[in-house]
Amino acid sequence: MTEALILTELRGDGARRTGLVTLNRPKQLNALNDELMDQLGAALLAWDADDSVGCIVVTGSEKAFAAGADIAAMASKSFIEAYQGDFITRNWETMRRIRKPVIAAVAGFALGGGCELAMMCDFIIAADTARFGQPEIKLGIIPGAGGTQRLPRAVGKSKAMDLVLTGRMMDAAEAERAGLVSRVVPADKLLAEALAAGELICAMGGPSVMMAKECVNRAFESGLTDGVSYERRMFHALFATADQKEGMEAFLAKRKAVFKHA
Ligand code: DAK
Repeated sequence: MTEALILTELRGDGARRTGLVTLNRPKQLNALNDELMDQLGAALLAWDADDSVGCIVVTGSEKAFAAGADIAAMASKSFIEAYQGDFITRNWETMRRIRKPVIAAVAGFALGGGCELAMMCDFIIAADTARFGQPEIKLGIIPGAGGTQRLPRAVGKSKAMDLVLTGRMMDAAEAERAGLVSRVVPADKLLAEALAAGELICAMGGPSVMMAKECVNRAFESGLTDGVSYERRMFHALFATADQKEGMEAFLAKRKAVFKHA
């Protein structure tokens, strides 16, 4: 039987629920190996295709979100194995294909591939115990799952260089100041806070949520003129949805909108 390296459950009691996935290799501080990433990718894809799921939260343990890619599993890898086996790209990039919002709820270490995984999510809510870093340089390698690209976009060149070149960790307060995380909460409130954000998102109109995610991501992939023009097309398209009519009618009638995600 395959070992469960992630735990999955649905949370919330609305029409759409939040998929909660907990990375589950606590003894190895959730070091990310191929099996875990395969299981994570399969869970994310299944929820992305499930109409009853509106949002996803990815979390780890109290001590570690994830302490990186599994060093034991990659220590003896050869170039040709990494290259021909499409190491990382094969199963890590699944996260980029997920169209519903994915929130990272991070406590403890988020290092190397763990920090990269958190950055692939749409936003990060951090416990005050969280520590972020890209320590690959200490292993004689560099970040390989997008860290050299996503970290500078999040925190700017200077801090990204500092972290990537020295391998030092930054705490939650520094990460929030730098813009890597959206908010910092007491560790014992982390999951509740992330799930509450998930529940809010689940109650919004599905098409507008998906388009909002797509448009914000576009900001990182295009220039301002193209990005704004893309946003405008999406904005216009939303006037073809029942949710836009419902949202605006509900506002004018001073009642709560009930979206049909259509
Ligand atoms: N891999 C495997 N095992 C790990 C691990 C990791 N990344 N991190 C921790 N562990 C294991 C430890 O070996 C230890 O196992 P046992 O000795 O108990 O069997 C157990 O978890 C507990 O760890 P510690 O005893 O070290 O716990 P401490 O509290 O003392 O220290 C720590 C916590 C997080 C500071 C320390 O464990 C640590 O420094 N861990 C390594 C952090 C790190 O260097 N992370 C970056 C890994 S490299 C690529 C794409 C992506 C990547 C690479 C290539 N390509 C496209 C080619 C990504 C690379 C990485 O993420």
